[in-house]
Amino acid sequence: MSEGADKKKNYSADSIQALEGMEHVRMRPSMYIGDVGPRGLHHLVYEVVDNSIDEAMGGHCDTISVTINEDNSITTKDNGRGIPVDLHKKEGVSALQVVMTKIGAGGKFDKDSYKVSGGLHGVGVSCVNALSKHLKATVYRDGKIWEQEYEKGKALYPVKSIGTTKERGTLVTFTPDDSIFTQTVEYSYETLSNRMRELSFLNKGVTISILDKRQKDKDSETGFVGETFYSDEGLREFVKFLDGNREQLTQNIIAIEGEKNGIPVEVAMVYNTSYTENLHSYVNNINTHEGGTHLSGFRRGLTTTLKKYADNSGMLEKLKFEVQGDDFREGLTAIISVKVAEPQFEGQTKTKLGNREVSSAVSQAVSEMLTDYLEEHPDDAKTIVQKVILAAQARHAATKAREMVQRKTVMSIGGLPGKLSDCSEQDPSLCEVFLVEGDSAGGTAKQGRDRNFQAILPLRGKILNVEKAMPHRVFENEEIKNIYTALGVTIGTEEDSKALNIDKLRYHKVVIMCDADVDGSHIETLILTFFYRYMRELIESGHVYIATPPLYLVKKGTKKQYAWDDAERDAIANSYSSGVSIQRYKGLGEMNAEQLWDTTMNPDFRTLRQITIENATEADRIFSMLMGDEVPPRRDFIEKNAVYANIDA
Ligand code: 0RA
Repeated sequence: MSEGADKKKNYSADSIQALEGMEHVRMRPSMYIGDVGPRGLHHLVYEVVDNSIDEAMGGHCDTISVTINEDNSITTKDNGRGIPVDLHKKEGVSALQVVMTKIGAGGKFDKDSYKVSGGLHGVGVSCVNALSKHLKATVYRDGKIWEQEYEKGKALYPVKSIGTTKERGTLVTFTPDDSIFTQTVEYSYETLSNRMRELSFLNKGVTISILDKRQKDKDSETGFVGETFYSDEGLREFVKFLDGNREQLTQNIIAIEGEKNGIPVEVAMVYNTSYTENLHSYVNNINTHEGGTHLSGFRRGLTTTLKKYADNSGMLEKLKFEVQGDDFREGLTAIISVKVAEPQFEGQTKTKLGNREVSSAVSQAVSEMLTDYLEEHPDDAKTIVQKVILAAQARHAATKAREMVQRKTVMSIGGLPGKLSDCSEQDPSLCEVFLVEGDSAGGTAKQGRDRNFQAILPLRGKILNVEKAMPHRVFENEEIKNIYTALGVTIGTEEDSKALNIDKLRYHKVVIMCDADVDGSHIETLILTFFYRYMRELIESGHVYIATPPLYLVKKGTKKQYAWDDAERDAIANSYSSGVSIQRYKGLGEMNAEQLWDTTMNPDFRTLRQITIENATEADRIFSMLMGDEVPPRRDFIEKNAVYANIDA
């Protein structure tokens, strides 16, 4: 065999392997992007943008834009170095083609580039290409414009030069493959813009814009809905944004930025007048919902430093009990962002950092900066220690209240709340509990349910707004005690007095069932706020649902049909020529037991909305806004979302 033929053979063998890699992504997309639902769909955008962010972190790029096109395809553009287009010796084709069609080629060939960004799975743009019906890459580099197109990850032609340019950068337009993303290929502007805002806080100095060409906005410069994010101060501004609806305890936001043991650490924090701990942690721009070593390092650094300061100040002398770790975090909003070269992600959702070395790096960094800060700002230091003392006193009171709840929970026989109508099934994975607004609807639900596996817990009117209440008030609240005891979850461990234990959860579906009106949705929000602040694990493990009762009953003679919105009501009404009567359900109480079962409780026909925490920072902001002290932002939000509030008008 001639040398040339041999080379050719090797080359094609290699390219077959590359193809296999791409085929594998298409065969098992979830292994690469998590899932093929809306989350995975949006992940495609993050994957490309992460490459642009990498360029920005290397100092090669300061502007990134994302456009949702009319046809739901996505265009991303950056002014980075541009994907290299020269011949890749090993593969025998343009480097661009290698980056776009070879799994694991990842991108960067230069070892010293700080490859620390990268999406949840860090799989590279080739993965996006494999999962796209069509993708076009345009590279502005070395004075020329280069282009290549692909279908389902396969190059349609060799990389070609289509003109000259003075610009630099990479432009990618892709259309997600609807044979892979079967559920939906429609992008959510909200989801993408929230992520771009977050990225701009996490990467200060980078301008990140988003444009939605599906939505016209005549007041905007572009004519379309869009936003441009730019943060000069990074995490400091992120904290301000998160606490925009809370009252800051001190004027200053404490911020640190530096490197410890080769790990870049960035922290910003401020105390506010609320009682909730609000920590958000990131590793390589990824939100680590489950925390990990960086978060525990932060906690340790904070506790030891503040404790030392407080002890030395003499302010703790009158306190009759020890100050604990969580006392130092009441009313604290903080963001911890680290960059780790080889992150190990653990936990249920692979969002918990495992690298041991990060803990001491963060702890040391926090100790050093906080010690300096407290020395330089004695007034702030005093305010913070006073807040810690108040928190310790409140916790002391709360422990007593909580012990009462606990005792009831432990004595499970006879310990269940009197208002609970329990089910007969004992296996929690088969059981459901409906939290129902009001005693009368509770009665209907009790008649309508399948008592084998459905339990009913009626709640009296508006439950306590936990956003505004001190923790011990929360545990003293009758309705909340009932929820704890009915669900069988317990609170508090040696280590963390607020930790939740859901091993004994008595129902794997916890369904909130409220009227389909403004009051109902307010009560829904109150209950969700409680779950979010006090039982977040329950939401995170997918146990919390919202029932969706219908809004209308459309009757024609003896025929009855239900409608969940106005469009559905009109469609049903129009399907009959005349003699249609329409009943608007104002509340669950207007339905009889059978109707409630048929429409809202029967697993064969109902729609339950599962509550997830897509974006914890956004959820936190919205809860603090809807439920907190400041009225104007809430009014703003309600006015902007008036379509929802108007359904009752
Ligand atoms: C491979 C190598 C280099 C940059 C990139 C890929 C790159 C990928 C994307 C994706 C979107 N924007 C991007 N920008 C750059 C390094 C380039 C060099 O060494 O010159």
